[in-house]
Amino acid sequence: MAYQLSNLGYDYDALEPAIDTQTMKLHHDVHHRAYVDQLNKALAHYPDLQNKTIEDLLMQINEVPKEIRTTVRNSGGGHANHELFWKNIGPPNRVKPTGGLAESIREGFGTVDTLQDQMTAAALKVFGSGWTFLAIDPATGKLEIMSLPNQDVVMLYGKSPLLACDVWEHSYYLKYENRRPEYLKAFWDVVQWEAVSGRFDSVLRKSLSAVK
Ligand code: MN3
Repeated sequence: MAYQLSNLGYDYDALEPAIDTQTMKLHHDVHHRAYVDQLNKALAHYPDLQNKTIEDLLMQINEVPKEIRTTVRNSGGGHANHELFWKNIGPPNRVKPTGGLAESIREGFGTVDTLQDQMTAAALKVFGSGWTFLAIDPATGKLEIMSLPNQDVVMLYGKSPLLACDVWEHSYYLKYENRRPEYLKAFWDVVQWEAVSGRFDSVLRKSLSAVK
């Protein structure tokens, strides 16, 4: 079973005006699809590797044959990062972080605004193409802001991703041109904290059951 491009779960224009329709179409249907296609092409002769979850495939990257390892890291990472990205943005709502996530944000950053400010500052510093993440260390439950180049995933560093912000130019250039700060400001309008809170809970649940 080859890897699949998921549907957005909302319309291309659902994030207007923060993220424009044309960018959503290109970004999902062309850019993300290309990662999925390249990944499946690389794995065509390795059926065993096609049955893993994308997270397991990336966490076990050193077991991937050398001749396709870089492609799997880049295309598989692109697939995993975008799957997360589409789920943690959506039509604007007023939902704030809840439950354990809200508590951890208080402990680690004080307020949600401070977290957003620090993540924005990190995203502004990304040089070239890359991502900024809110990640969690599953062992300690501690939150961390991480910027990574290209399509690297936080799993490569022993962390689990909670929220991903795409800082590749293709995610904002059509509407915002070189004005990355404006894109980042708009990004926060479409973040789905409900999804991020749910992801926080599920990471901790899994790490608890792994300890047992
Ligand atoms: Mn992208």
